[in-house]
Amino acid sequence: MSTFLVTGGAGFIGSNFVHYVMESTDHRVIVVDKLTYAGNRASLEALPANRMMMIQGDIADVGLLDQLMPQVDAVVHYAAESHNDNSLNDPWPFVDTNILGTYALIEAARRHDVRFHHISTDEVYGDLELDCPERFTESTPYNPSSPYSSTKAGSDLLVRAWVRSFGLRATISNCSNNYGPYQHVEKFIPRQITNVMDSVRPRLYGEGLNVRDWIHANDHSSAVLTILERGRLGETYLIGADGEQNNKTVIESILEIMGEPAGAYDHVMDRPGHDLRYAIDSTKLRTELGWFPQYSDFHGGLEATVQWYRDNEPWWRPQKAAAEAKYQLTGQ
Ligand code: NAD
Ligand code: TDX
Repeated sequence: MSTFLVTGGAGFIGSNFVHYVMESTDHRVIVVDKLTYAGNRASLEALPANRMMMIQGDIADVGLLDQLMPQVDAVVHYAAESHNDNSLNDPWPFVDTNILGTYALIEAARRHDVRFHHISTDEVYGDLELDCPERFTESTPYNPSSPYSSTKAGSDLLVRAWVRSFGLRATISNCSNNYGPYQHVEKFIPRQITNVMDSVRPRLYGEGLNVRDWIHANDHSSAVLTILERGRLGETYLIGADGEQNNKTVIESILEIMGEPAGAYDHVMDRPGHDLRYAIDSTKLRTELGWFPQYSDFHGGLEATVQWYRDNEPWWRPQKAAAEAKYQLTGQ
């Protein structure tokens, strides 16, 4: 039995990971989360109090980290500013949390010699052409496009340097777009589902031909746990589930699932610098560590996600107006 320090555990993917660990292992978890606009205590409700504790705090709080590090076997670092559109409006919190916050954490992990797993994104690799066989691999050069992805790239490079120069016992994973329960309503899929629930037409950026490689959050969690258990120190693993879909198809599927006409959405201004296509080749993770995704049916997963937002309106409703108000500033 191990104890994990999960940063950002009250956010979307972090909270899914905490649920996954509670359900499928006997490990214990200490969550450190600043509870920014994106964090939600309610995502961790009803979990066993003898195995899960949440502390509201900043990953840059060195005193807090020095108190917690001796109590844990590994850090699983999810905390970040995560939304590309926000990073275009105000990049500073992204530099602050993603770069300086990660720096504080790896220094604390180094001081206390604690195993570290860094959660990152496929967006560090930039984007790919549409309709080509190429996919990202662990050796694709970094080429981030947005303030968000460039700060994630910076944090990855810090971790790599700490491994090489200081022997930090770390691994890194770069995952594709996640979907599932507990995702903030600012993000594409929950935004459109909750718009339809509010009788507001979904909003598609530009032509909507941009492709994302969707993976269910549970598959991301199982991959991270696999890397924690069997990953080779110093290595990077790409996580993906062969889920490429363009945005237009995803909106049409949501409308179909929710009983609306296929064309009942609006095209709005495109995102500046909008990455065209992401696609992950996860051969290394599959062949070296024997990991495989369980959720291969994207449409079925989307149906379950629609149902989750229908069943959990009290969870997302308090965030909805503020999220839409931000989009009004850019007419999106
Ligand atoms: P999220 O925005 O839903 O959650 C982020 C969490 O971090 C929130 O709970 C927030 O309160 C917390 N946080 C922010 N700043 C903090 C700070 N300074 N100290 C402590 N806590 C802080 O994000 P998410 O979508 O769950 O993403 C989690 C991680 O996974 C990020 O590192 C992101 O880059 C990565 N990732 C996300 C996706 C995706 O599709 N969402 C894909 C690949 C990788
Ligand atoms: O209203 C919308 N309409 C729309 O067409 C929104 C919010 C988004 N989009 C498009 C933009 C993207 O092509 O949908 C796609 C997905 O958008 P987001 O949910 O904002 O995700 P993305 O920018 O792809 O980044 C996500 O995946 C990688 C996460 O937010 C990142 O944290 C992760 O690193």
